[in-house]
Amino acid sequence: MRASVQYIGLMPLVLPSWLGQKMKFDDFDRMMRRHELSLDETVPSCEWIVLRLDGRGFTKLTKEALDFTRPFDVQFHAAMKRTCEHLLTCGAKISLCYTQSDEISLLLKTENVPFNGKTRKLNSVFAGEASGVFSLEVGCSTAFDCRTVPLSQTADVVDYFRWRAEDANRNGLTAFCYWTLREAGYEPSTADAEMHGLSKDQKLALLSTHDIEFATQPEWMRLGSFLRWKTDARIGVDPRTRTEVATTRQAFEWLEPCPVGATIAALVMETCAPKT
Ligand SMILES: Nc1nc2c(ncn2[C@@H]2O[C@H](COP(=O)(O)OP(=O)(O)O)[C@@H](O)[C@H]2O)c(=O)[nH]1
Ligand SMILES: [Mg+2]
Repeated sequence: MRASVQYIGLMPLVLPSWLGQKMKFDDFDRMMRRHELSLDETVPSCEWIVLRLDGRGFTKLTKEALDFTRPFDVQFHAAMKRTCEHLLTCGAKISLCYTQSDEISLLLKTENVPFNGKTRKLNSVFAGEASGVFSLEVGCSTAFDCRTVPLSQTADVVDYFRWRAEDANRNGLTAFCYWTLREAGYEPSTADAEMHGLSKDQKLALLSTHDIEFATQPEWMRLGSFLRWKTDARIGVDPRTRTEVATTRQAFEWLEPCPVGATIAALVMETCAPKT
């Protein structure tokens, strides 16, 4: 490999082979990798991290490319749930998973974070895995983004999941109001105007006037859904002795009823407690 080196300020600039002197490939490789590594970050020293994935442009997607029922669609949520289950089998030890609307949160203990904690790998691999599976589920090309959220301690993890659940509840109520008005004949702008500045109670009252009780809508629409691994006891057969043996199997567990408020706190405390 031929390369010449020039200096701009203190930064050595490697010019490619066609501009002059010889350079060993290993040196050239090391030099080029510095550009890549300049944006490399690893997760900071904290107890927990959350990977939050979010569908890209799903407002348009669910309206145009895929004609899903609004505001909530059973098939859409089923595809999100199968995407969550896939993410739990991607090689990282996920302690807890939560999904609402087009987003997924994955909780990991920092010591279980794969890829030596490199955030670019975490964000890109998990976004890629989710995009691939969800696309197959719905039958068209879709994309998710992913961000890494460091959380110092268990109390932050409690706050995190309560925050996402509150977001689900608020957005769910607003979406129900908006689409109820649209179905009643309101144009988009007048539906928005009608809801502008309404409190939670006023939105609930608006729905009641259209004979809709928000509290009786399916939990996943109002609260989202939590997923975790559970260990099932089962009886297996030892192939060497052909005798029955007690064994265990890991299985998915969608939590029903869905934890809310204080039960989210209890769930997180149990999840985050040191295992003996
Ligand atoms: N029709 C339908 N749309 C949904 C459902 N769940 C989520 N969405 C859509 O997904 C969007 C998620 O919001 P957000 O991430 O802020 O929008 P984005 O930036 O366009 O992906 C919502 O605005 C809905 O339009 C569903 O069950 N049915
Ligand atoms: Mg989105």
